[in-house]
Amino acid sequence: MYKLYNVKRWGSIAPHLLLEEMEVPYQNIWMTPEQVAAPTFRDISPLGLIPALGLADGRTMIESAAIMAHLAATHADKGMAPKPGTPDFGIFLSWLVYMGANLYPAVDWQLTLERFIPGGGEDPKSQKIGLDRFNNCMNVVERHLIEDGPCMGGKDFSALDIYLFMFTLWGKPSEAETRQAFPNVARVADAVRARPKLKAALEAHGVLAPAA
Ligand SMILES: N[C@@H](CCC(=O)N[C@@H](CS)C(=O)NCC(=O)O)C(=O)O
Repeated sequence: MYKLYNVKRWGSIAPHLLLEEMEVPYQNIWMTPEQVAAPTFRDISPLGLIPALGLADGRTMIESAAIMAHLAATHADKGMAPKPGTPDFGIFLSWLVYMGANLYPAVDWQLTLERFIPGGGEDPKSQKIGLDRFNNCMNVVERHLIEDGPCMGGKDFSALDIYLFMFTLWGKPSEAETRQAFPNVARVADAVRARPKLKAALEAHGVLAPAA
């Protein structure tokens, strides 16, 4: 069975929601930020980052985009990704990795700026670099939804929409302002919140309704 190392509102929310949506059995391991920071967690996730997903053979996956792709492809019958090996799956991977490789670092930059610029964690100019990067990357997603939506993968809801939802939670200066700036992204986030199977997990992360 899968083991999901999970922290409320952190990057594990996307695989958590995907597992719930697909109704795939898993062991949920709630962790505190202190447990994540403990040296022992590095045996599971080398940089001490969430999410991590324990696999049935005892090995552990890291990197949220890889985890989302693996889960959606492994349980292809659940319809959360196009059929692996098809051109549509290639486009699916492009958007998944686009978000993981661009939106996630822009969030991390803002939240952990001190690691990138020691002593400069609060510097407004440096913070703005991360914010601008996030908004520019989100703008590409917004345009994609206008041109090729209504969902990230076209007409069908998929793991991409769940992954995008996660990033809306972390928008700055607030989730509400991010939703206002990117109405089509907000519409996708609303579609995720409306999935009946996701209600309990959304409640557990405290994100059933958008934050002000
Ligand atoms: N590239 C990683 C980034 C993961 C990441 O930054 N996770 C954050 C939580 S959202 C974390 O664990 N932070 C703990 C820390 O930075 O010490 C991924 O996509 O999984």
